[in-house]
Amino acid sequence: MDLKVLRDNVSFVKVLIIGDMSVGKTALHERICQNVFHPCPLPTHGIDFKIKTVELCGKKIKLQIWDTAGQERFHTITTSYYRGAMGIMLVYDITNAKSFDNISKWLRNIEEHANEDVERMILGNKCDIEDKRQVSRERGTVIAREHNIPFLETSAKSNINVEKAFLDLATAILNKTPGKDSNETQGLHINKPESRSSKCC
Ligand SMILES: Nc1nc2c(ncn2[C@@H]2O[C@H](COP(=O)(O)OP(=O)(O)OP(=O)(O)O)[C@@H](O)[C@H]2O)c(=O)[nH]1
Ligand SMILES: [Mg+2]
Repeated sequence: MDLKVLRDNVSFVKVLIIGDMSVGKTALHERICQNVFHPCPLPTHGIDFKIKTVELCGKKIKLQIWDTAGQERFHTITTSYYRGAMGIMLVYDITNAKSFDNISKWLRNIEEHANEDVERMILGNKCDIEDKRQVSRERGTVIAREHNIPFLETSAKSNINVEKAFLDLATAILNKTPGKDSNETQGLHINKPESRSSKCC
């Protein structure tokens, strides 16, 4: 997928957050975009986006981050947004084993509806609630390794690994995205897929 470069050589990256209901997608969205945490957010209806501008290797990147509803009844509308995504955050809740079991279902959805070259990342959210943990970190690591997907445990509440997760995903997207020509990628070090690495500089 081609990286879109906006005015002033600002790159534009579209990222989707998906996963079961109540795993903390909106909380992660609000943490990364506004650095806030609301203990009692309303369940998301449909889909919503916010922009987060980050700097990677001295280069401005606009992340357009889409928060999706986890409820089944919004499935048709949310999956219709997969196609344009360059990156997908797949979230489960470490205190909810069912949300972890559903990871395979979400991965199948991605396969079915997203671009073939979409970058993925798995997040085990709510790692601040250790005493209610139902899914070990090891199980998260294993499923991620099986599918060759990066994995992090996060807490939107305690702000653990949230920025790292989005920056890592953005870096992976940028590193794999060759520009259409050298003008399009001025100043941005983008590796071709065959020389891909986890760092962009
Ligand atoms: N302790 C803790 N609670 C969290 C965390 N993230 C979210 N929550 C809580 O979990 C509940 C659900 O969070 P949401 O962000 O609304 O979950 P969601 O995945 O967006 O849910 P849907 O919109 O229904 O799909 C809320 O009460 C949040 O406050 C976290 O990292 N730690
Ligand atoms: Mg939500």
